[in-house]
Amino acid sequence: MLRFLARFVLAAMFGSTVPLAASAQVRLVEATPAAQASAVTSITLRFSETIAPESASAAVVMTGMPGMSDHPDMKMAQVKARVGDDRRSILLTSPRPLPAGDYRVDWSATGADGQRVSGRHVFKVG
Ligand SMILES: [Cu+2]
Repeated sequence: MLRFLARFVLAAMFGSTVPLAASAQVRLVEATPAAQASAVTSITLRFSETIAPESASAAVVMTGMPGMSDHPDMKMAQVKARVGDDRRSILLTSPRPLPAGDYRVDWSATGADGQRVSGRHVFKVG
């Protein structure tokens, strides 16, 4: 009886943290290229959990070019994004290698908890 009671008390104390941990929001766990690269034609964003394909999006924005001090954000329209077959990643592909410069990937995805999360990944080509 005492053991049962102890278990009950523990469940009451910590039970609420279990659903919270299970529904932790989706996060980016890995991205390639990581920081600096050359001849980039593909970018991969890998997430901590399965994402809903219909809600996932990602776009590549060029934020800087060598020798240009005031580069405006320039969306790389030729880069196409799709959710990976594992449904835990977003793959971006460019028909041509990205020119030398600074890039930012803006992504947005919804995990199992239904919460939409967005973030950024930056890298340099050159
Ligand atoms: Cu540019």
